[in-house]
Formats: sequence, C-alpha cells, structure tokens
Amino acid sequence: MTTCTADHLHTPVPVPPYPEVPQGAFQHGIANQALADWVARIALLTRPDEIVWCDGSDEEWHRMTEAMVQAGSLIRLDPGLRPDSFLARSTDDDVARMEDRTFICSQTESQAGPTNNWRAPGSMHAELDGLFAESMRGRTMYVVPYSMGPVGGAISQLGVQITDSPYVVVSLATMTRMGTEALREIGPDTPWVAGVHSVGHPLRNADGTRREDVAWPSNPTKYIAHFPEERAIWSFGSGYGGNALLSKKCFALRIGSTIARDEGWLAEHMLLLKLTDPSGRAFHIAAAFPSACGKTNLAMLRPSLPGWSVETIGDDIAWLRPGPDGRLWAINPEAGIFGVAPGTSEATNPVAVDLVRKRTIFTNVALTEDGDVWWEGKSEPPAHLIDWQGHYWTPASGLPAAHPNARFTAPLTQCRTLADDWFAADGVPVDAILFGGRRASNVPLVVESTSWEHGVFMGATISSERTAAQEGTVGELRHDPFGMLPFVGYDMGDYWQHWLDVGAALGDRAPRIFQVNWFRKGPDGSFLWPGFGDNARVLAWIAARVSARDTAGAVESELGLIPAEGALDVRGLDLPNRSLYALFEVDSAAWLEECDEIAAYFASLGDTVPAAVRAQLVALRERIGEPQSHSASSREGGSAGTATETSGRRAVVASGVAA
Ligand code: SAT
Ligand code: MN
Repeated sequence: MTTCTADHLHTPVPVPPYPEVPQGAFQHGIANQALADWVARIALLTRPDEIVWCDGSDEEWHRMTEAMVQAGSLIRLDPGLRPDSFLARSTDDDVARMEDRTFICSQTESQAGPTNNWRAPGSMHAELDGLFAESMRGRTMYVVPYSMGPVGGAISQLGVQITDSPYVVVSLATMTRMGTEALREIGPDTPWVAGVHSVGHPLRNADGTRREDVAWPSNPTKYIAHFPEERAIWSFGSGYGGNALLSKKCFALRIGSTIARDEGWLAEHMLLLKLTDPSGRAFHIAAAFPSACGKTNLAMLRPSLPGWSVETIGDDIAWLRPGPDGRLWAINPEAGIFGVAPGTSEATNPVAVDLVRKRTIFTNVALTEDGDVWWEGKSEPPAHLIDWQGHYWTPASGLPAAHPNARFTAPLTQCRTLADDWFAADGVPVDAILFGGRRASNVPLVVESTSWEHGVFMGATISSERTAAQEGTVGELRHDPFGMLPFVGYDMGDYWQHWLDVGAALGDRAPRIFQVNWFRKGPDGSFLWPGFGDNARVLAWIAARVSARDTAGAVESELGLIPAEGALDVRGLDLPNRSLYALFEVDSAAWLEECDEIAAYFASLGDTVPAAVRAQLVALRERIGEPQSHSASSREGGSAGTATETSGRRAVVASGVAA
C-alpha cells in the first residue's frame, strides 16, 4: 500500500487500482485530475468498503436519512408533527467545537500566531496518516462536492469533503449547495478546498472480524487540522458541528480567511441582513458576534417599529469582497442554518420556530412522548421527556433536558424572512458593519466609530461572556476579536492589518462600522435593554446614520458617536430614563481598567498588532482621562436628567425624556 506524503494535493502519485475510484469518478465527469487522484489516495489510506459520490438529490437525502433510521443513528420524529425531521444524539464527549484540538498547520509557527495551536505540516500529516490509516474499514466513504455561495457566483468558492459519516453528508446537503452541480463547476484548473473527515470508528478489525457500530461513532482522539498552504482540512474523531461539517468554520472561516488575505477580501463570522425603512429604502448590514450571542435571532428579527422590515441573508458567515464599483459586496456562503435550539421560542424567534417545522435534523434536543422535540426555553416543560442522552427526564431531574449547545440543521429556503438577495449570484453591497458581544457592563447599546481604523479597533477589542458553543466555563469573559478568535487561520495581528488594508483600499466607499451590545445589565443584574424586536430601534438609528451626510443624529462620547437627543426611537418602550442613561454610561474608572486590560491583551498578541490599532488605544485612554469620582453616586441617584458627566450621556438621556 502506498503511504501518503505531505504533498497530498500537489505531487501526482501513481495510484494503484482501487476498483471504484476511476469508474465512480469518470461516471460523474470529473474534469479535475487532482480531485480524482486525491479521492483515490484517501481511499487507499482509509480503506473503505465502498466509495459513493454524492449527487445532492432529494432522493439521496431521503434514502440516507431512512438508512440512518434503520441503523439506529437517527430517530424519525412524528411525521404529522414534524415531517422529514430527525433527532440525532451525540456522545457527551462530542457536543461542541473543540478549540484545543484545532490546529493551524502553516509552514511556520509565527504564521499561525499566538491565538492558534500550531503544528508543523509534515509532522501533523505523519500523525494524521497514522490515525486515518484504515479508519474507514467496513464503512462507506462519501465524496461530497459543494459550492460555498451561489454556484458560479463571483464571490463563491468550491470544496469537496470526504467523510465516512452519513450524518455529515445529510447535514452538508442542508448547509451547502451540495452535489453534482457543484462538482461540474470543478474544471481542470479550478481551485477547490479539500476536506478529509473520519469519525475514527472502523467497522472491521485488523484481522477482518466485524466490529459493532454505535449510534454516534467517534474516537477519543480528535484532531481538526488545517493546512492553509494546501487549502486542505483533515478532521478526525468528532462528528459534531464545526468539527465535522468542514464547509463551515474550517473552510468558510479558517482556510477562507487565508484565501481572503491573499486575494484582498474578508471571510467573517457575520450574519447578513437586509433592513428596509418605511420609505422602502434598503440597507444591507453585516454583523459579527461570537458563537451563540444571537446572530441567528438578529438575522431573523421581527422589528417592533412599524413600517420597518428585516429580511435574512445569513446567520453565521459572510464573505465580503470589493466589487467593480469599489464598494464592499457580501454573500452568505452557506445554504442552511446550524442554529442553537435552547432559548428558541415563539417569543424569542418565531421565524426560527417556523423554519424547523419540517426537514430538520435536531441534534441533542429532548424527545417528547408524542415524537416531537423539546428544549429549554421552548415552552413550559412537559411532565416527562427523554433527555438528549436518551434517559427518562422530568422537570425534577435537575439537569437540562436538551444539551445547552443542542442544534437544529435546516435549509435557509425554509426561512419565511429569507431575502431574495440570498440568491443573488454576486451578493449585496454592504452599508454597515456591526461588532458585538455579550457584555454585562461598560459597552454601550450602540456606538458608531469615527473612522475605519476606529472601527477596526472596535472589532479587535470585542470581548464576550463565554457561551456553550465552545468548551470552557460559560459566563467567563474572553477576548474574541471580530468574533473570530477561534476562526482566523493566521496571525491575529496580521488579520487586523488585513482589515486596515481592505478599508484603505475601499476609501470613502467603505461601510460604516458600529459597536452594539444588547446584553448590558443594571445594578440589580437584569438586562437594561429589551432586545429582540426592539433591536430594530438600534438598526433604525444605524440606517439613519448611514443615510446622514453630516453628524445629524449623533453626538460624540469618549467611545465614539452615540445617538443625539431624540435620535434613538424609544417611543412606546417602557424604558425608565435611568435605564437609558445606564445603557450609554461611560464609567471612566471601569474604562481605564478596561484599557489596561486591552493593553495587556495586545501585548500577548506580540509585535504584529498594527501601530494604527495601538494608536486607537492611546487615543481612547486620552479621551477618557482621569476617573470621575462622582459617576457612581450619580448612577445611584438614578435621576438621569441631572447627569452632567459627558455630552453623550446628556444627549441620550434627553432623547429618552423627549420620547
Ligand atoms: O459548531 S459550530 O462551530 O458550527 C457553531 C459555532 O460555534 O458557531
Ligand atoms: Mn458561528
């Protein structure tokens, strides 16, 4: 048997016959020799029983989901309640993305930078070759071609994932434009990104004897390894989400960000939405937030303001590229939603509730007696359930019935607020970029940057309370620049410089940049801002700012531009002046501490942090100046009208009074 070399994609290794490869390949009209060779080479390494080229048809999806039901790895939900929908249960060591098992294998460690785990490509390939050797014995190896973005679109890219997980195949069928059409796009010289995935649970032992399959096969040894120079991803041992659906975080963000750097565009962890004002004017907004901070909810927002509408283009990833007109154009490269189930309800996100009514794969939610799904926050808990691990559950059990990172996988075409723009081959022009996170304190409801560089500083200094989407302690504050900490495929400081370069090239055609925070809390620990549909009030202010030719509607604060008197529409909101004041309060002492903390963070990133970003920190510190001793007492006083600390606070509070 041939062993694989480090140059999997580049050296044409003579491939000994592996019966099904050439026939399968040429039946499907493979025009790209490197692709045919690669499939043969991976088959030789992993030794599956058969190779299947996926065509992306409905028939294939139904056949594969039914086979998984027969095999016990999917549970069919009641077809009357939820047609063509299924429940998958993973094992408790495979429930989220694993950042400590994620590696960037660039040529040098400094290319990966201090925020990534690095391994030399040669030694990582050697280790992976050992793990993948015969890892598909007894299984089917699926070859899954897909397009990220509309097939043939100006910003779109192609990928092919090899996997031995049928769960991954049917998920990719939802999450990407998968199948024959994408494969046909891969011509002799077309670039494509290679993904190799195995759950690492072969069904035959080395001596040929049969090994039992399990409902959720995986391997205690896990690797999610990226090879930016080869544009290749190798993932072993996990079947879950971003570890296994290699189109998503691995390609669209980690490999994508390196392609974007080389080609002068941006691959970002952003939702994309179309906002339309009462006069019919449309705005396209891209917004970056860390995982599980409400991107899906914002992308499907039902505005509380009459006459406004929000339509969905994407909820997780956006690719943004300077267009021929000099503006920044964006697509959602995905075709489905891998959304967080817990907390999703008619009250919080009716669009998502409707989206998952049919043809949805649920992972790690609870099962009801009548064959439907349930999760925390969906409704009042039923008297009893089967929890995400398959155990009998009652509200008295004291444990969540659904895993906090339980997910639904559903096609975007089922989203009733989907914008026509999602189909637009060349994307949409971006008017505004938002950065946000979960911050109980310090960060105001909304701030506009005063320049692109200031906006890059806002993105670079996002920190957020940790959520269940990543391993670690939920609630703990961590820096998550651009919401991209786990997703930038190269050095973080170089990535910030790339943002500066893209902005410089866009010049005065660049979108405006804003910072938002829906999660600020008052002294009693409750949220100050109602959030959800009322976030449209913030979007409306942003739209007005984008339209404004001067400073109308905004006043300066230490942190940037905030709404001027009357500019933020809070009519009809039961929002005390005290809360409005607190939403924009700049506590100087707390901000000086935050500046120290940011400085320490920058220092930890090394000397690639751009001078322009460091200069923004210096300028911020100067604007804040010395701590003001009376800020705490005026907050306690609660009488917003008497606050005199900054012009910004006066302006916003006045707007509250006016409303
Ligand atoms: O599991 S995923 O990485 O796809 C979800 C997320 O963290 O955003
Ligand atoms: Mn995400």
